[in-house]
Amino acid sequence: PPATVTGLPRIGPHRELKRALEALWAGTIDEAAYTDAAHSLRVGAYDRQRELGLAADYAIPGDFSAYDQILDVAITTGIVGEDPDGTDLDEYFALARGTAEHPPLEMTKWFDTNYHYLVPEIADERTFTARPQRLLDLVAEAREAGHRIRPVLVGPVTLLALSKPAPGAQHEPLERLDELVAVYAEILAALHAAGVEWVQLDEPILVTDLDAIGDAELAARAGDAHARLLSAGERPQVLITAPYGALRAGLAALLAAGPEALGVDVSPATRAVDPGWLARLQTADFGTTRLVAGVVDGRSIWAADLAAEYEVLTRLQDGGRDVSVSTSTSLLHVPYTVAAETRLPVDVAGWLSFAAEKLTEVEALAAALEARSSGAADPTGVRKPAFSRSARAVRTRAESARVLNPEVRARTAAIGKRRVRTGSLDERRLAQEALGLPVLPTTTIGSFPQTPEVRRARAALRDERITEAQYRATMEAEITEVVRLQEELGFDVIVHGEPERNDMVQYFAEHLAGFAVTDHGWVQSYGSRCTRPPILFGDVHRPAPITVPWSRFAASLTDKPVKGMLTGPVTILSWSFVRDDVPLSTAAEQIGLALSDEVAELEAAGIRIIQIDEPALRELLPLRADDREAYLEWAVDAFRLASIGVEPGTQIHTHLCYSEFEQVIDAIDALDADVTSIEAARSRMELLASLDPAEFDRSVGPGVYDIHSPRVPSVDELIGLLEAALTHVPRHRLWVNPDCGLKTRRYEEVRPALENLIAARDAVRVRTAEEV
Ligand code: THG
Ligand code: ZN
Repeated sequence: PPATVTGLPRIGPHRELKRALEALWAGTIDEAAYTDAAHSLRVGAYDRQRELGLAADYAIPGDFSAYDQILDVAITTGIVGEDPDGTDLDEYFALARGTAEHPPLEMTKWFDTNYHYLVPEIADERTFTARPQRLLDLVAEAREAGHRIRPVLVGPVTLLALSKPAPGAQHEPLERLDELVAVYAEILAALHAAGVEWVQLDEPILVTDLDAIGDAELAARAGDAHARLLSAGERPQVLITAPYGALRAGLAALLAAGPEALGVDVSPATRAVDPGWLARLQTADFGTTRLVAGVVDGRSIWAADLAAEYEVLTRLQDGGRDVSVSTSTSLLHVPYTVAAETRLPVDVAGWLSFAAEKLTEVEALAAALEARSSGAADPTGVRKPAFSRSARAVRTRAESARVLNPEVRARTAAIGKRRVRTGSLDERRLAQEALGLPVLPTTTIGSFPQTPEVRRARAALRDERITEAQYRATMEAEITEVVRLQEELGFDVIVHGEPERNDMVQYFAEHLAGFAVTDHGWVQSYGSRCTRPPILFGDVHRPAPITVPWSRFAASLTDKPVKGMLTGPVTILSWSFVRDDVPLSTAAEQIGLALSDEVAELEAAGIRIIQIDEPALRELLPLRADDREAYLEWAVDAFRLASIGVEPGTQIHTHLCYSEFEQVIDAIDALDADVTSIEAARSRMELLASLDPAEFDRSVGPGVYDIHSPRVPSVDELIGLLEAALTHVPRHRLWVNPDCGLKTRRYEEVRPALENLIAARDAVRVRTAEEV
């Protein structure tokens, strides 16, 4: 049977697209040079797929995007942008990145992945229009290089569901589905006229419980919309995909619409979350629709168990269904190839499949299934090397002493379920008076600007060009400066500035047993920005103190309290590739326990304020409402496990970066931290209104300085924000801080901003003292 993948990484094996984009924006290359780079990446990916025989039946996915696939299709359908062709790059990047006059489109998480998309804003008076030129250009470029591609578009239902009304607009985007479907029909007609045989429409929204509408209603509207689209005149064949989870009502609705092919996520992970999913597929009436079975997980990095997936495919095939083999999602979420990694432990490397390896898996499964259909005695024998590698990976991983650590298992088994701190909130407040903090205590969220010297020293240590001792001396010099600066400015709680860390999750992963880190495993986060997610492969423990020496050194420099800085278990998990052989809750518990060791040691070293960041708490929230309660329970438990051991006099802080707290506010309360800092500057403290004092009686540090912008806020502006905060949070519970770490800013901006922050705090202290 045929094989295809539903999308590929696009940033480039060596981040060529990132480099070209950033050079274009910086003006160091021109548009022609950028276009050349993007062209080579596209054609290279097409060549590779054709070599593997993945070009035959469905053509090759034409899924390139210069910045974001949602922005692309919003332009292609005329939802945003003025260029009638929809191909103007300056306008495109202006929408993505903003200009002096216009802010960029808002950015938010793409389903439960670590990719971020741009949110289109739809004005009532906007007329949608078909602008197929970008797609026609892609098709022509591919044809010239000898390839047939299948243009990939985010589907109309998902596009509207993820858009928001422009300021002042009366209409919810989904009300305009009919109008948008007519535009998609025009685009399909133009592609058909250009000789395109297949088009892919991605409709992941159908695997979610879109809270405003509900599963059944959304499915009905989607089925209706696609039925209309598919019956509207001449068009290519259509492959609709539903990645990131199992379909419920959406399955019957999409099948009733009758696309030529339906791509579903039947990865082992999705089958585990929804055990009835496979049976629903087996009993569904596919009619003439081909089932494109995404058995190879597009977002995990584990080598597939090919024998098991072959088995699943045969079950789907029995009953006469026309089954093709694919990935569960686009491979956008995994790095290019394991072959580039030379420093991974060899056994771990053998357990992994990145994009290149997954292409081979898809091909091997399709070849075996084909052999089965033609009556071969040993169908999997036709791809013996692939099936053998897979079997070896599955076996050695299951047996590995690196994966299962009996000591860790014994410890977690012994800790029990009670995760309650000693002392009520009030008792703790009293005990923490010993910290001697003034009213409106003032601190930063942890990191200070990363200077070139600091970056150079980290790189030099990595390449062994300097000794550990030289490295430590450079870091200690930096910490000394940062502590002096905070004392001079008038901060009450001092941080060490985190010069030893680049990415916080990468840093903790490097110091915890059970994680591996890659050299080239970059994955696009948004636009040109990437992260290198660590790989969690085994039971986690902390072989040695991680942050304690740095915090202890900082404490030796000042009489003020120093705040220890840790990243929480949910965030470490959320920004890593996770295991598929234990539940996330087990991994979270192990990380929580490892962090509790660090917390205990910080406390023993005299660090009486410890911040455990959980910016990603909201990020892992399941797409289906049914699954959310269980998630929040283990997420909160893991945080509490990390923080539970401290004495009442030790103050636990947490920090949450991204707004949208409403859905998780009870969970934030349940973390039982003494102080919570949150991002609030952009919303002018409005989100504090959701922190009802009857339900959230904790100290709060709403960020008053938006660190995402290079702008230095004035003293008056900061006073205004603090006064606004005081209308929601009583004076004795209010902390003063920037809204996030200062790592990405420069001292030229940070110093004056922090001076203004302190001046504003002093003014508000004086004003409110008169009031008392
Ligand atoms: N760390 C990790 N994951 C994350 C974030 C993080 N996921 C969510 C969110 N934050 C994503 N935001 C960003 C912001 C900036 C960058 C990446 C993701 C970034 N990356 C550098 C780049 O692409 O040039 C590379 C950074 C590096 O060298 O490690 O700037 O904070 N894990
Ligand atoms: Zn933050």
